Amino acid sequence: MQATARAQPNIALIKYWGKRDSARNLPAAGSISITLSDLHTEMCVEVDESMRDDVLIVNECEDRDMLPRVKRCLDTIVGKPRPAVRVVSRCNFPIAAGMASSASAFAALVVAADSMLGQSRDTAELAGLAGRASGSAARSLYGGFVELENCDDDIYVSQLLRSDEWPLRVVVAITTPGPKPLGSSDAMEISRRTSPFYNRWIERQSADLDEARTAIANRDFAKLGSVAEHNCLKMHSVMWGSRPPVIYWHSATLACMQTVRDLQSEGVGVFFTIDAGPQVKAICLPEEEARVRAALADTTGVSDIMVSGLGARARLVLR
Ligand code: 2P0
Repeated sequence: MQATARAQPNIALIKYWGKRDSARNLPAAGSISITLSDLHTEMCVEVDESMRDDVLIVNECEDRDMLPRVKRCLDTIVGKPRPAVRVVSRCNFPIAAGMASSASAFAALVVAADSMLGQSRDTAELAGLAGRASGSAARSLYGGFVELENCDDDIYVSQLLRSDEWPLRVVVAITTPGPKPLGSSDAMEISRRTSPFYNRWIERQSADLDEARTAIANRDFAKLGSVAEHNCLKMHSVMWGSRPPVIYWHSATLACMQTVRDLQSEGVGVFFTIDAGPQVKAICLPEEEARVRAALADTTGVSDIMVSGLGARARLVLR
């Protein structure tokens, strides 16, 4: 029994930062994201009767740190008791560096594991299961513009627009490719417990979600950029106000933000967002891609540039 699925990471424009139920990994508020097309994780899952325990291989190396989360995810999809499973993951972008690698990994894992057993849960159910493993993974079950709503006792994920309905481009400036110092789950919990800005952040999420949803429906790039930058900077303010502070930025992160602001002052259609890592994602109109790419590549401290369009949902590639 074997299946392989592919999923793309997603970039949140209205961010998820904080849980209302850590045990079930339920977010404290909703979020809106764009699913990318050119970055991906491919997950092959295979029952191996000769093995006594699960094995996780990531980009050709055994990964024991991530294995417990993968095991828990497999338990919820396959059920217990279950046979040992070999999971082989390949990712074409930096892992655990604020590039949403856990989103694409767990989205691909739930699709592959579900299919391996010949099950065929619908996308909504798979999104719920992916979200229990990694909150942002639920959004990668859908393509294009995606909203995750925080319902009473569950999450509800839906597509707001397909990628071809508003084909924006994303230029990612890699400032430091190494893994981040503190994982998102732990950092969110520090923020929830200690940041004086946390409650207000959660209270204001629905207003930002409304504004972004309307901007997306109207294809209003300026309005979307304005609320997305505001939401991103608010999330990082919550992090910076935590004790100990949660600071993911480097000097190159600020330099990239300045590059984006300079482009904006020249009339270029671009805005930035930054997640739990030092990389800067510049979202731009298709006709501005070359200019944005050149400006970020020329920014001090940028070691690499990745460019992507918006893509489709997580899907099975082989069974
Ligand atoms: C997001 N992030 O909305 C936000 C913005 C990072 C900053 O979702 O604890 O790996 O596994 O549910 O999904 C990263 O957090 O967290 C994240 P868990 P996840 O994309």
